[in-house]
Order: sequence, then C-alpha cells, then structure tokens
Amino acid sequence: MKGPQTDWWKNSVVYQIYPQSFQDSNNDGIGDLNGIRSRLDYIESLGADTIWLNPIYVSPLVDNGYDIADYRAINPMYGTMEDFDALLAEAHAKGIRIIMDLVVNHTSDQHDWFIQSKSSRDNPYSDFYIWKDAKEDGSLPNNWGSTFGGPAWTYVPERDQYYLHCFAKEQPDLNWENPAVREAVNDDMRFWLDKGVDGFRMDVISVISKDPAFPDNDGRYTYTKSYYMGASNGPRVHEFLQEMNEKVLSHYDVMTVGETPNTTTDQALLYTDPERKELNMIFQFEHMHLDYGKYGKFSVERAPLADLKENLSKWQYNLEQGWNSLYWNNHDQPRAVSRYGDDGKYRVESAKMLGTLLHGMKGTPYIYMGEELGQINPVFPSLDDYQDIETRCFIDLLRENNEPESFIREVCHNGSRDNARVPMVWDGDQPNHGFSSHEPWLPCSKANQEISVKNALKDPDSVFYHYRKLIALRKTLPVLRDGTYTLLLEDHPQIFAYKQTDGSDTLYVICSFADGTIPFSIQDLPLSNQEKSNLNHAQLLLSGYPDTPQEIEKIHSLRPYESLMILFPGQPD
Ligand code: TEU
Ligand code: CA
Repeated sequence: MKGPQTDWWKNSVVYQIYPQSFQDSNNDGIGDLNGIRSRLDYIESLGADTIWLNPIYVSPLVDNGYDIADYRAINPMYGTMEDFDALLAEAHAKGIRIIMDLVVNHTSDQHDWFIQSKSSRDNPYSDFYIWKDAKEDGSLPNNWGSTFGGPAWTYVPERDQYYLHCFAKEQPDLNWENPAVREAVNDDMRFWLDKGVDGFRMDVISVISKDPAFPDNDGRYTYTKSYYMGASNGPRVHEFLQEMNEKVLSHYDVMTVGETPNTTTDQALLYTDPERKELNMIFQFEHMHLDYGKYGKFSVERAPLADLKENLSKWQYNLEQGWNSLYWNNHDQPRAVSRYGDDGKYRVESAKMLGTLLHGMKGTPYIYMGEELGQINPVFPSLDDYQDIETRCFIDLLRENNEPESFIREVCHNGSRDNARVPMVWDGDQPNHGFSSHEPWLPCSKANQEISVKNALKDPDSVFYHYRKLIALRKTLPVLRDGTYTLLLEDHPQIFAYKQTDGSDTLYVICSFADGTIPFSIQDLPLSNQEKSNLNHAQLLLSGYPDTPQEIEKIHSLRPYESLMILFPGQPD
C-alpha cells in the first residue's frame, strides 16, 4: 500500500508458504497459486495475518526459484499473473497481507541481464555482474567457495573472465557497485509494490556488498568455508539499503525482513534501528548454527540447551532499539521438533513447548507451513529422492570423502532442506495426502501421514490449536509486543524460563526440555514480593498439557516437555 509507514508488522504473525508444496489445484503434482488461494481459510483460522511466499517468479529452478530469470513474471507452473492478482485480492479481503521473496544478491544465469553480460566485455549489461580476470599465475581470482560446493568463480570464454557466484554457478552475483543495477532492482520492487504486495523478505541481503579487495578466505573453498567469510556485511551494504529505503520502501506502508547470515546483534542493530531507515527486521542465524558439526548443518549434534538460552536471550536483550524476527523453521531448515524436541513419544508436547518458547518472546514470529501441526523430519525412501541442490552436492561431497552411506543417510535425515519441502499433509487418508491427485514433485512423507490438518482440526489438544492460542495472545497481550525480557533460572539444566514485563503486566514463560517429569513450582521463580503475595491473581494462560492445574500453586512438577505461560496482570487492587 502507498502511504506513510506504520509498524503493523510488530503485531503480525507470519505464515510462510513454500508454493511448490502447499496445495496443487490442477493436479500436475506441483503446488500453485490457486491452491494457496483455496487454502486461505485455513490460514485465517490459524490466525496468522501475513503470508510470506517463497519465490514464484520465472526460474529454471536450479535452486527452486532462488534463481530468477524474470522478476516480473509468474512461473507458469504456479499459474498466471491474474491468479496472483486474485490471490492478493482475496487475501487482502480477509485482512491477510502477502510479502514476496526478493532475491537480488544474484539472478539466474538465464536472466536477460546475464545472457547479455556474459556475451562480451562491452555490452550494456557488461557491469551488471562481478567479472574478474584470473590471477597472474592463471589461478582463480580468489579462493572463495560457493555455498553448494566448489569454487565461487566460473570461467566464461567469450569474456576470458570469471564471474562470481556465492551460490550455484547458475546464480551469478549482481554487481551492486553499479548504480544501474540498484536502479533496476528498485524498479522491479516498485512493480510489485504498486500491485499492492505488503513487503519483502530479502534473500541473503547481507551479502550484496562485496569487499572490493576480494581477499582470500583463510581456508580452502570447502563446503563449510564458503562465501560467508568474504562477503557478509560488506562495506557498502548499509548505504545500499538506505538508498533502497529512501527511493522505494519509504513510499509504501510495507514490512521488510532481511535474511542476513553471519550477522551479530551489533550488525543487526545497524540493519533494524528505525532511525537508520534500512529494514524492519532481519533473520539472524546464530541459533541455527548452535548444532553445526564437522559438515556444518549436516551433523548429528544437538544444540546444548545452555547455548540456546544464552543465544536467544542475547538477541532479546541486544535488540531493544531494533526488532527481532522469531523463527525455528523455514524452507532451508529441518523440522524443529526433530531438531530440538522429541519427534517420537513427546512430539505434541515438545512441538507446543517450542511454539510457546518462541511466541512468548519479543519480535515478529514466523511459522513455516506444517510447523503448526508439529511436522517432523520425513524419512526419504532413498538418497536418490532428495532433490535440493544443497543436499545433492553434499551427498556427492560425502561420497568423495568415503563416508559410509549409513552416515550420509543419517545426516541428510537430520539436516537436508528437503525435510521442510515435502508436500503439506492435508489429509493422510487421501492419495498424496490431499495435496494433489498426481504424484508430487517431492515424495509425500509417510512419517507425517497422521500429522495432518484433518487430524489436527479434530483434536482440541492438537499443536494447531496451541499455535492458534499463541497467535491470539499476541494480538491481545500488549506485553508480548512492548515487554522487556529477562532470562530466569539461567543455570537450570532442563528449563528455559524467562519473563516479559511492561511495567503493568508480567508474563512468565516456563519451558521444560526434559523427557521426564522434573520438580518445579512457581516459587522457584524470582517473583517480586507483590507477585508472591498475589499468587491467586496469577493466570495460567496456556499449557502444553490439557490438565495443568489452573491454580498455579498446585503445580509441583513439569511433565516431559511441558510449557507454561503465566500472567500476573496489572496492579491488582
Ligand atoms: O539462503 C541462504 C542461506 O544462507 C542458507 O540458509 C542456505 O540456503 C543454506 O541452507 C546454508 O546451509 C537463501 C535461501 O533461503 C535459500 O533457499 C537459497 O538457496 C539461497 O539463499 C540462495 O538464494
Ligand atoms: Ca499445480
């Protein structure tokens, strides 16, 4: 929407949709825009008010749409521009906003700009990408690696030069130093904003400005030593974003969230402090890296609870002037229940606990489709079924390293991006889980067959209804938006507890990561004297178990993965 900016996004809960896998409307096995449109009621019933759509533009899909060949056209497999307009209009009529994925660190190698740019050293698009000569000894311009493996440079004989690609070779990096590139991006953004979209999630936006010296990384370009070290938070990134804000974003009432790998809280403030007029919030990655092992995200390790507490609390404390985005899942991550909870016996309880922990914090929560059901990592019938480029490259690397197949299977099961990308489970009794009558582009997950929308809606104690309550609380409890966070029981080995207070209300969030029953009573918390003498005023807003006593003094233990939200409302008379 045109007009002055408001901060509506501070009250929002975002629901992320991976279009390929949400709902197929024309039975070709691929999710599409009309499919999403047919499911808006579901999103409305959950209570989420903003949808983030992963890329739906024309793309050869080398990286599932993060390689865009035309920023202004819909990939025909998802439908038409008319379908998009209808989706946007219908969502808006329900009060649901839609934000788009803006992928402008790189384009597809099939984008017109690149096809021209690579054709010669002198063409109008010659400087749209990052071209470098070989070093004097004939070696690559530097030792940067591509995120998916191998060097970040590819040679083009027509120019006798290399171009940079931080991701696949089919994803050449744009040259943001060139003002014409920035103007072209601005124009593409205006195209969507003038249609009425409500903002952007900006793909790897922390990577757009490269160190002009293009220094070598201190390591070889292995899988884990990729582009990050050389290209994150480069010297002009804030200047570029301020320019984008001034020229484009400030003219619309929209939200922005930047995906910014390798960003500290200090850097996050530079991106999100409203005074600086850059972005509204960023996706930080530190908590996603706590369980990284020898092969990065492909590891068998678990994040230690102490590290999780320390890290998430740091982001709550340090981003007071900025704004946090809160997430466990997205299309690049395995399922949170499998990763931090228990995807067997206590799946429901641990999914509710993780939801409670996140939604009690300050920031804008993001829910990745299926998270609200407590979906778990699928078991792929064979390694050949993985389709994601990152996973495929990684399997090749591990085979080259002579790792045993059983190990490769295990780490793919734990870490592959395809864990999140399998078709949504609407109804496990229907062919292909109600996603499509055609065999889907990625196998349906047997492990998730019963974890369906149909079953969740029938069960009042489902993860779905728990998420619905969490979302409703965000809309009604100002302390969730305006509170100040304090970590509690810092050294407790099994409980993650914190409070939020806004001077009137105080909210206590208590989450157990134990798979057995552990002692706990409200008296264990550092309550104020006033709270201690008003225990009968405390309200149990939410619990992960249906039968937690409403009178909080009667709580003497936490059952496996139990979570509680307790409110001490305003000043009692
Ligand atoms: O991801 C960038 C990123 O930093 C990672 O999460 C990355 O995808 C990888 O999983 C690291 O292990 C964004 C998109 O979300 C991702 O889907 C794209 O593949 C990537 O950018 C390139 O556009
Ligand atoms: Ca389809």
